Amino acid sequence: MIVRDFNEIVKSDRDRVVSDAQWSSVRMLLADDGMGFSFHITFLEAGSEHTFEYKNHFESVYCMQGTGSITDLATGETHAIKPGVMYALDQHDRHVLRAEDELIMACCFNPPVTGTEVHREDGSYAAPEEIEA
Ligand code: 9YT
Repeated sequence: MIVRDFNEIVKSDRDRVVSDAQWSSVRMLLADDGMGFSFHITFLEAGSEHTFEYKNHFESVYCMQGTGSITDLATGETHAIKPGVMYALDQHDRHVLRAEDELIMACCFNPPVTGTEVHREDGSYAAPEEIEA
């Protein structure tokens, strides 16, 4: 069994805390935990807007706190994000995520991220085999 405390990770396991332009993330489960997915608690700054496209991953995201919106760039459809809403990028959907006030999200990635990823210019994370190479 793996048991981890978010507050302990933030205090003493800084390798699992990743940040980039206007977001930060605590990666509670990573590839080397052997679960087949990674699990992150992600904070998106108030007023920020992010264009992501996880070409190499499926991601599901559950909003725990904050409000914002997500636009599917393939269809132009926009959905409100608020506590209780989940979205799943089952088509590796390119999207714009907006935080009106700070969003706190629980995110799962399959395949799991390894721990070092930040977004590349195209909004994706590298595939695991690109990181190993
Ligand atoms: C909301 C969202 O797309 N989160 C992605 C995960 C986060 N940026 C991370 O841990 O890399």
